This record gives sequence, structure tokens and C-alpha cells, in this order.
Amino acid sequence: MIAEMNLSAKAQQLIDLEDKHGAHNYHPLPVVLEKGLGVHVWDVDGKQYYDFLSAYSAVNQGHCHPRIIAALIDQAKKLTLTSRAFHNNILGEYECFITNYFGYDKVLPMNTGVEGGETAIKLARRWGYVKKGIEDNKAKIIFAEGNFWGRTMAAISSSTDPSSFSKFGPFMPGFETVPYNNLQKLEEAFKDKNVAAFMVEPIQGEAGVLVPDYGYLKGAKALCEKYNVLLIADEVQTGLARTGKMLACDHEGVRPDILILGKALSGGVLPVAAILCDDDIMLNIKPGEHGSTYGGNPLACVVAIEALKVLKDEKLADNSETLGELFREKLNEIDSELITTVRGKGLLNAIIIKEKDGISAWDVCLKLAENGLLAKPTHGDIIRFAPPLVITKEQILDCAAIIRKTIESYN
Ligand code: IF1
Repeated sequence: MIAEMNLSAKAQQLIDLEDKHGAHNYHPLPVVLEKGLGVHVWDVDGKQYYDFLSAYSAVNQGHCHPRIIAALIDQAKKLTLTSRAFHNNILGEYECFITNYFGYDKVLPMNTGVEGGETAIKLARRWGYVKKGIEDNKAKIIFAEGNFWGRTMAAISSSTDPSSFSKFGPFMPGFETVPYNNLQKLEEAFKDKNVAAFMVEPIQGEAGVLVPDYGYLKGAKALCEKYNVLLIADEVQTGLARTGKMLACDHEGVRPDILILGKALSGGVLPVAAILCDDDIMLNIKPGEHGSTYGGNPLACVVAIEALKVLKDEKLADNSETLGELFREKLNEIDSELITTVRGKGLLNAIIIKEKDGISAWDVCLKLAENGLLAKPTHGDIIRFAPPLVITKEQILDCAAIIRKTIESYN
């Protein structure tokens, strides 16, 4: 049974415009949003929702955070883009701020998360040739099965999900995958002297919020040190307080050799990505060997500084940790055969829906929307719940009640 939503003429008209003039590369919920503030969004008809997707963890600080918007507007009136052909008065300040914030020698500023992954792979391959002594064009990067780090040809070349890679070949060579959360298979792969790096999400987001065993990240880091392999942490979705620590790697005290950040690095205001590592990795790329038109633009830098300050000033990692535990506790109280699993860390959580009487995760999300909460299924039967980290205890309890009411309405 596919539940339908009663759309207003205005909403339908806007959806029709997208359908007629836009690529059909998404299948959104039939909701047309017009405004966002904090944990709420409103559709074109004025209906208010809790946003439980947070633009896939890009608005951790909440929609249109006043401090971030103020920083954006102030800088937008002065200077937005110089290109890297010239210096400007913002970039150096930003680079100093973010490298001190995360404890790395250097940062390479880019725009989208997938550019972050591409940059990390280039840095790792270059390090492999220059520092590890791998034969030219033989470097290998190891990824975990179920990984997701974007939509570029390199990103889909490492993917094990046919919906990401099928009929887009041929693919990038030198990429291999091992099972996630399996240190024995990882060590086997590392025995190949041509392995330059292991790129991994500390928690696999798109795969359905897969949390590895405690000790997996620490074990992976130890194997990287044993076999002289770089550990690249893709914290584009798990970073920036989402899982209850500033970085998901912090849960195990692991310091990745290369750290990739994106999404909430700008609080959802514009694309900002950062690749952080120390000099012995970063300085192998020489002037003119990598970059991008907008990478490190002054507008992005000012916004990112404020977005990072907000995370600490508002103690969003602690809030994520505390309310995440409360949220999972409440989800586990729901009495329904529809839910087979509740899992997550901090405010990155998911439930697995077991289809019953034709009720799918999509139907549940439509009904959640009718009840004022926006979430979207991934891989068919998994519903991810990831609200902005500014959510309060009262709001998380209200949302847990909405989810419970929705799920139990099928009983
Ligand atoms: C879409 C998914 C999430 C990411 C991780 C890098 C990137 C992403 C761990 C690339 C991006 C986005 C892509 C977006 C939807 C969203 C997504 F459903 F696609 F898989 F979050 F899970 N590393 N994830 O999650 O960052 O280049 O997009 O800035 O493609 O629909 P980006």
C-alpha cells in the first residue's frame, strides 16, 4: 500500500516544474519546503515539521543558525571569491583556526565532501610514491564494502552498491574493498606492499548507520602503523558532533592520518570541505598540482569558522551524546513488529523496518511527514533519524512520541 499525501495546488505545481525541467536523479518525499529555522522546516503551505534528516547531517547547527547567517551576510558584502591566484585576508586566519581546532599541521580547503575524498586519495597516492616508495601507478587504496563517499567516478569506483556504479564504467583502477568491521580481512589486504591508504567511515551512514564493533577503528589504526598505510577517516557525515563526539574517531581516541570534513562544516549554508593532515603527507603536493576555483574562498572560510565555533559554544557534541541515548531508549520502547533494529551513536540513528502487510519504510516516512516529522528511507528498509544537534530534550521526546504514534498506528 502506498500512502499518498494530499498536496496543495501550489506544492504540486512546484513539483511539476521540477519534473518537467529538472533531471530525475532523485525521488524526494512529496514535501515542498520553503523555510527552515533550528530543528524545524516549513512547507509552502505553512505546515511545520521536525527535520530528522538535517540535509544528511549538513545542518548540525540547525537551519539558518543566526550567527552563521550573520557571518555569511557580513562577508558577502565585502569579498566572496578571489581564487587562489591571489592571497586574501581571510584564508590564512581560517587555516590557522581549523588546523588548531583539530590538531593537524595543514589543511587543504575544498568544497564538497566528495572533493574531500578525491583530495585525500591524491594525497595518499602521492605519499605512497614519494614517501613509501611504491612503484609509480601501482598505489592501491583499500575501502570498506558498503562505503559511500559521493557520486564522482572515483567514488563510485570504490562502491559495492550497484545503484551507485552500474552502467557508469569503466572504473578507477587501484581500488580494493574489504568487509567492514573485519580486522583480519583488513590485515590480509595490507600485506600488499602497494597499499598506500585505507579510507573508511567511522560509522557507515548511507549503508544504514552501521556502527562497527568498539575497537575496530583502533585496530585499523594499529594495522595501518604496522604496515605503513595511511588511515583516511571520512567524517563528512559522522564528524562535527553528529555522533556525540567532535569526531566519530574520538570515541576510540583514534587520530586519522588524513581527516575529511564537509557538510556541517558550513552549517548547511554553502559547500565547504576540508582535508587535514600533517606536513609529511600534505607537502608532497606542490604548487599547481591540485586545487579548485572556490576552494578556500573567503565567504566559505568565514562561515566555517563560525560554524565550528557554534559547535563548541553550544556544546553540541555533549547534547548529541545525551539526547541520542534518550532517543534510542525511547525507540526501543515502541511496541511493533515493524521495527526489527534500532542502532546508532549520538544523534545519528536508524531503524530497520520489516515490511508487514505491505507497509514499507517509504509508507512509514509518508505517515511521519503527515505527523510532522521528516525522515527518508535508505536502501529500502532503513529509516535514518538525524535531527539538528540543537534539538532540546523536550523536542526529542516529542519526536520520539511522533515516531511511536506513527509506528504503532499500524498495529
Ligand atoms: C546524495 C547519501 C548520505 C557522505 C560521506 C562523503 C560524501 C557523503 C560519508 C560526499 C555525501 C550525501 C550525498 C547525497 C546524499 C547524502 C548521502 F544518501 F547519498 F549517501 F549522507 F548518506 N562522505 N552524502 O555521506 O559529500 O560530495 O555530497 O558533499 O548524493 O544524494 P558531498
